[in-house]
Amino acid sequence: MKDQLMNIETEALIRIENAKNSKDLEEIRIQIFGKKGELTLLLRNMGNVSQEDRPLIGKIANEVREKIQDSLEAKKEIIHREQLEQSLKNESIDVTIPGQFIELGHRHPLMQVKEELENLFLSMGYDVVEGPEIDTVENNFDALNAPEDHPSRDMSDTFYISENILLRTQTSPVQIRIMKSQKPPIRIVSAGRTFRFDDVDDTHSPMFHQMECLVVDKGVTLANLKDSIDKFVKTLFGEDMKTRFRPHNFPFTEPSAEVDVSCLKCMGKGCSACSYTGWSMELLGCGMVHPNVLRNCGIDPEIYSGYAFGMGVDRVTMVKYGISDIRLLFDNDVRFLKQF
Ligand code: 2NM
Repeated sequence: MKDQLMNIETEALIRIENAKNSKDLEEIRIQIFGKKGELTLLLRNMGNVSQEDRPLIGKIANEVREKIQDSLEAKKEIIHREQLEQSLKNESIDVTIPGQFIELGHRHPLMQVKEELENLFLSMGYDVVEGPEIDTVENNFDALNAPEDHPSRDMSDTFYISENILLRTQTSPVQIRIMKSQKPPIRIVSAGRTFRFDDVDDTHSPMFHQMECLVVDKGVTLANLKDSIDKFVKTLFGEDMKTRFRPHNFPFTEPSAEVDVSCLKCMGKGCSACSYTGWSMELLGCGMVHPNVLRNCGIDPEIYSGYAFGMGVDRVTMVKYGISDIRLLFDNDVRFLKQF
């Protein structure tokens, strides 16, 4: 019995010494102290030991158990420390390695132009307002005096979410919201994303940007509209810029006009960029707000009148920077964007 105990002790101590990790240690512990462990089974036979030997064998058994347990504990401590050192070594951070260079971007040219325009209008006394990109057919078409059979209302021209909800085709529904909720005088400008069911080419994109201006007050006339647009264009592009108004038709304004500005390349002299006309075409649309639109918003057209004008922010950006393909503005190729 004594020899068996000593054997268990010697073997256990060697196995513990050779253990590589805490899983090995746990296996050894179970092999010795578990329900069917070597020591457990051996001590179950204590009954066979003679009365006189029993105290001595019991004492040895206790010593063996303590030694093995102490050894297990000590080895556990060593393995734990080794693992800690190993992970400290593996996960250490070399603070002297140069950091990774993170290239800082800047505002997209479209947003630069949008903000420039907004600031310009702010300085002219307009409020900058925003509205949802998803709006009602009522705000986008009905209130804007668009007849039931107007082609822009067609499923093939507009993104409908449901029968009554759509992606706004212009920023005018924002003006409608303001006119419905505020009393004149109103002087606002709204800019943002707009959506039309267009195929992509160098001048068309199904998502583009508009900026629209609206003034409603007593005694607002076409002269005010022409003067405002003239001042706006001169501030944006320079004092030498001229404007030209051509009659047009919009359902929400009467009369309506399209505005051309001097060709930026030749400043009106005539060049290949403007087909020798001296004019850069269709930069703005404008008109006097239709009495029906005012009425639809609860404003009495007998007392108030208003003008409105709108432009494509994408188009202004292209004219301003001489960009010939609208797709460049949406491809987000850093080599292109870097230039602005
Ligand atoms: C344009 C051209 C002409 C316009 C009209 C209105 C409203 F809400 F007052 F009726 N907002 N914007 C308007 C008029 C927009 O964009 C080319």
